Amino acid sequence: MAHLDHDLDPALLVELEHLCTGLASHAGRFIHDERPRRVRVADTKSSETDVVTEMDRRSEQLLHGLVRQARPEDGILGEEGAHVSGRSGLTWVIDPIDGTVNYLYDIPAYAVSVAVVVGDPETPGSWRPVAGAVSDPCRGVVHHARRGGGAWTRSDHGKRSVPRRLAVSTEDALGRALLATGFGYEAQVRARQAEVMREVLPLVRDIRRIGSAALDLARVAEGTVDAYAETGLNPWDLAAGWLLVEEAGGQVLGVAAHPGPALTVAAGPALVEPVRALFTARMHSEGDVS
Ligand code: LIP
Repeated sequence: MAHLDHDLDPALLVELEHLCTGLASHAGRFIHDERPRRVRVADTKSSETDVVTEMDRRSEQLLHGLVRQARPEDGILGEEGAHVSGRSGLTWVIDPIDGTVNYLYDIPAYAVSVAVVVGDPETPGSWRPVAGAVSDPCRGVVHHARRGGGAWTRSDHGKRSVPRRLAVSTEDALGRALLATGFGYEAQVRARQAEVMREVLPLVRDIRRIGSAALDLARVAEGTVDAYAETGLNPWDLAAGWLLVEEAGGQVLGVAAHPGPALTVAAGPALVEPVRALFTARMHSEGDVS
């Protein structure tokens, strides 16, 4: 029986947030400190530029083993193939390296995203996160949250770091909004996304293309970008960042109420609808992954 998050024991949520934070930090330090001088591309997925490195696989194997050890009854869904059906109604949704192309080029903007969700993360609109963490090993921080517990940032070194509370930007004018966004890996999808960006760019302060959805969402939560919008996201890209933004006082929407592959928009309350309208007005159809 899938848990609805309102009937989860508060003590369990504390435990899950603690686990997500520790696992994301551990894997983040691993991919950063053990990064080979020459990162090897092990495979490609949706296109020849959608790469998987050996370290993506090693990070997911590390996280998979630690989750199975700590929470053997839970399900697991990982970007690189981890797929375990659980019996608890909870599923761990893992991105072992978000920002893989940045990792490949040694550009310091990649993350590990670990979240626990209720519902089915493979069915858009039917799931939501209850605990999560995004580690940013290049900045030496980990962002974490649990449903109802606020969103926090702390150093990913040592247990004594003092957490700092996160809050979304209060910007309310589209023309002054710094908008983070990203693009898919398939040429025809990128062409459509570029068309949308051509129309959106003059309407906002500027855009930032960081190259990691998890870091984009973490920046919305910490107020270092005003909004984020992207189409084509997978559950592992957005699961933890979604919770960070909501627990930092923001909203995360899709074409309808829930974010998903058709559209993900994240911002403070004043901006989220104007930014959503910018993108939905330019989509060819509701299910369009433009
Ligand atoms: C990335 C996303 C990013 C998107 C990239 C890519 P990956 O995930 O986090 O937002 O714009 O195209 O999908 O592939 O690095 O795990």
